[in-house]
Formats: sequence, structure tokens, C-alpha cells
Amino acid sequence: MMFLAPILLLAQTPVPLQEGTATFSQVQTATFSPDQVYDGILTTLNGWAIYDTAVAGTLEETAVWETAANLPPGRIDFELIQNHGTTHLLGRFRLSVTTDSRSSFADGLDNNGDVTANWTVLLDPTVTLPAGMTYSVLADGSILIAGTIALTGTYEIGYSLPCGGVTGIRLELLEHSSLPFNGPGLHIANGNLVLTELEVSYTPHSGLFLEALNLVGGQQATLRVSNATPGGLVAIAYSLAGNGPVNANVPGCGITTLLLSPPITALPTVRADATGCAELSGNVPAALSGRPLWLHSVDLSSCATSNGVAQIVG
Ligand SMILES: [Ca+2]
Ligand SMILES: [Ca+2]
Ligand SMILES: [Ca+2]
Repeated sequence: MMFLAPILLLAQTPVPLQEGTATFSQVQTATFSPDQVYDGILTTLNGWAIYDTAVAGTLEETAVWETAANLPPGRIDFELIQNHGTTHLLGRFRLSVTTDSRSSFADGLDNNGDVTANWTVLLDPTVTLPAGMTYSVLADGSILIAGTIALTGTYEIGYSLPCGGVTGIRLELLEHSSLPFNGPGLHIANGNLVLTELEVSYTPHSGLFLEALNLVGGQQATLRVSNATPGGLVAIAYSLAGNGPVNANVPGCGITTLLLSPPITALPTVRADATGCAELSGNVPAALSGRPLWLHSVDLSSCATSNGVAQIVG
């Protein structure tokens, strides 16, 4: 007899944005606004841009938006669309999220707006860029673009969301000496950019979901388990030897098949929050750089086991 795993169709759903708020918005040539990145309008003089006539140039600016609904842990995908032309693409930028109350940030102003909240920088992106363009992720989590710059185009940037229900998104536009006029954009004449649309979508994780973020020797990594029993304890263990499987006695759950090869090291148990999400952060020994590491987790309330994670320590 054969058992087939159920096929889960995990739909990607659009995330409506609201209350576009910015530190500065361009009014030269046209009136640009962070609200124009979710109006569905793709014409050339529409979107958010930052050329500042007061300084005859471009400075670092920030825009934030509320998500219309709370986003639990899952995958978030951003499409940053530039349809203005003449290489008005983003040069260096950083994406963050918050779980703060919507009343505490994003007041809807296009200039000197309230962009202050408890922001969590999103880490470990998946990145797809127009042909010929390249990127690097800097130590602060920002993405720096290089290569042959397209006239128009779309960046597709994906991340896994942190614990809690996300209420808002922050886009920081940052300068860098490699960019025209230090950026933050790639327009050759002044470092400007136009963000015509910011399309955001969300995909939930399937089952008890384990992931490792910033698994780099000498740095702080975060292990995250989502879809656990709210308020329950979660066990996470690792192996440097392989992905098993091995039958092990897990306290409270009995014999459990772990996707780990002995010797297995259990990390401190961690309690899931009200959304069933648990995070464990700790420093990765520098000596582990370059070595493969396997991780597995067990929900100690339901005894469900997660996906296995296999990564080379960076
Ligand atoms: Ca638009
Ligand atoms: Ca500049
Ligand atoms: Ca608000």
C-alpha cells in the first residue's frame, strides 16, 4: 500500500496597501506620492519619486504603508515596478516590516510623514532582476544593484515574514558611493528613481514550518518555527552529520522520526506566540562556516514534526 502526501495548493494572495506615507515626495514635473504605488496606474508620471529641488538632487528617503489585513508568518513577495523609463530604477534599498498598531505609524503624509515604528529588517531575500542586472546584500540587509541597468523593469524580491501579524511595510531608499550621484536611484543624471507600483503578495507556509535565517558563522542566526500550537513549546535540534532519518525518544511525544543523523544536539525549547510562531536567536560559531548543518523541529503539544532544513553555514 502506498501513501501519497496530500497536495497542498498554497495560493498566493494580493496584499492591499493603504496610507502611503513618506519622508519626502517629488513635486517637480508631476506630483508623485507613495499612494500612487498601489493605484494600479502604470503611466510614466505616476508613482513615488524623490528628486528634491531644494537640494537640486536626491537624498535618502523612506516610505511606509499599512497592510490592509494582518499577515501571519508566511512568504511575502514584492514586485517593484518601474515604468517611467531612462533607468529610474532603485539602486540601494531595504525592506522591513512591523507588527505595531496601525494607529502608531503611517499618517498618510507625502512629506515629513510618520515612518517611525518598531521595524524588523527582512533577511535572506530571493531576488529576480531585469536581464543584465546584478545585486549584492549588504551587512545591514539592504540590497545594492549593479550590472547593466535596464531602462524600465521589475524587481521581484521575496522574504519569509517574522512572527506576529504584520501591519506595515517600510521601504528605505539608501545612498551608496557606487551609484550615480550616490543614488538612491539609478538615473544617470541625478540618482532619482520612480517606483511606479509596489505589488505585494502573501503565501502561507504549509504545516509545521522550520526555517533558518542568516545562518552565518560569527553572526546571529534566527531559527523560526511557524504553524505551531499557539502558546505551546517547540523543540529544535540540529546535526552536523546528516539528515537521518532516526527514531528518537522526544519527551512527551515518544518515539519520533527525526530528519537528523546522530549525534543530535537539542537547542533550548522555545514557546510559540499567539499566532503559533516561535523564534530562537543565537550566535553561530565562526568555526562552522562552510560546514553543512541539518535542522529539524517538533511541536511538543501536537507532536507534529516540521520540514527538515539543510544549509551550508555561510
Ligand atoms: Ca502607480
Ligand atoms: Ca543622491
Ligand atoms: Ca496609520
